[in-house]
Amino acid sequence: MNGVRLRILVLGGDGYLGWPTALNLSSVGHEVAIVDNFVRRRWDEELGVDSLVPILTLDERIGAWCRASGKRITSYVGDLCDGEFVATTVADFDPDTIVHYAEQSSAPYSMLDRSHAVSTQVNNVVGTLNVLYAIAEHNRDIHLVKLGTMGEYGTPNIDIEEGWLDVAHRGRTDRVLFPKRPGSFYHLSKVHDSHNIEFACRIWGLRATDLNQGVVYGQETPETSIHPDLATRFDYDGVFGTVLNRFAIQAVLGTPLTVYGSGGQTRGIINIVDTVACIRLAAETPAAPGEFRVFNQFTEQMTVRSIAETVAAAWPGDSRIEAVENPRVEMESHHYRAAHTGLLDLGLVPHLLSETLIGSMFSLIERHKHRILAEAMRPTVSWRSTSSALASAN
Ligand code: NAD
Ligand code: USQ
Repeated sequence: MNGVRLRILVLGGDGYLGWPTALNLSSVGHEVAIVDNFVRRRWDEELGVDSLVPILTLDERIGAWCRASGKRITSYVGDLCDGEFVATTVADFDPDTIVHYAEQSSAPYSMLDRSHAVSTQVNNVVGTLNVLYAIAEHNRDIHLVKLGTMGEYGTPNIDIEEGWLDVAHRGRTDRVLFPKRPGSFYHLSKVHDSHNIEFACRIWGLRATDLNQGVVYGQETPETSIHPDLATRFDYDGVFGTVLNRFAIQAVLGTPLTVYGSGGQTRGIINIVDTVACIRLAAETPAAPGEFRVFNQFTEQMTVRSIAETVAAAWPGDSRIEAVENPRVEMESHHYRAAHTGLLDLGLVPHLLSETLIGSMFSLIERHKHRILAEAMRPTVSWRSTSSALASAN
């Protein structure tokens, strides 16, 4: 901490990333409150799946944190799509910083069918709009730290910059938002958010940091490891599970690592410990009034096939990589070079993918593997279909 004690409202603080972020911010002395409506837990019920690692209720986790650290976290239960709730919460807690994680976070979920595409975009875009209005009406000095995604850019045939692009066109120059070509209705919702946030910075003078994060892996942070009651969720299913976490689980189960298509897709990846560190760095070094600041939040880029090979090599037993038909519509061979110096300049010291990091994931998975529903690992959502895969998944 730079010596400044901030009041930080963590939206989505019951989620995979929001919970460890809240703990980390609290551990260094910031005053933290969490907002969540537990919709993520209801999506588990809808899909018939559960986190690999058992998680307690938010109240129980907050109690466990208080006992472990002597620190207090406040909670507000409600839906960001309820504008009155958002306005009242922001006025009541009166934050210096709002960290916004509270969105539907899965690309496959958004591609299930019309109703899931619509609910994803309504949830994400309306929720963020309500947050922007609450800030503009309560205190325009509040710094919004918003989770975007590297998938907003897609895979263009030019180098990816951090949010903005200097363009020379017919003898004139300008600085424009980097062109976006996202790969799902979920990723599109993040593009719409980015445009709305940039507009709010421009017209109301708000200050915002949009963090275009890559795929996160890992489950433990120094704070969540203090006690099992502080664990965060760990998803492995074909809808909410992300690629490296899934590959690690498949290695432990002895089932093939499911590389979609040829596996030449390149993605930015980041360890959960670094995610938490990035949020703290961004919060403690706010954007200027009126600034729409964008950082690309990942620490290394790899093809999906090389992620699978790295996990398979780290697993001491037998493991097999299988190319399965790609359920998504995405480029499997493409140029990819994305800038990511902003957070390093702020002081991020990355934890790169290593046998040690993967090894600690393996032991965690071994402890909980009896909870895995093998059937839920299957990729069931096709980008090419407009009708729901839910009926056949359940
Ligand atoms: P998550 O689903 O585990 O957490 C999101 C939390 O927000 C959940 O607890 C959910 O209940 C809550 N939420 C959702 N909509 C809400 C609403 N309308 N009102 C109140 N609460 C609501 O997801 P995550 O993996 O922790 O991701 C957090 C954020 O980071 C998301 O915005 C996601 O898009 C982004 N992100 C995640 C990754 C990743 O690999 N996990 C990578 C890049 C970006
Ligand atoms: N993939 C496989 N096999 C699998 C699962 C995924 O090959 O078993 C491939 C996918 O086809 C894709 C890549 O791995 O090319 C990444 O897939 P993913 O499910 O790990 O990630 P994605 O759908 O992009 O979404 C996740 C998070 C989302 C976040 C995004 C960051 O769920 O919240 O925004 O990562 S990024 O990918 O940079 O946009």
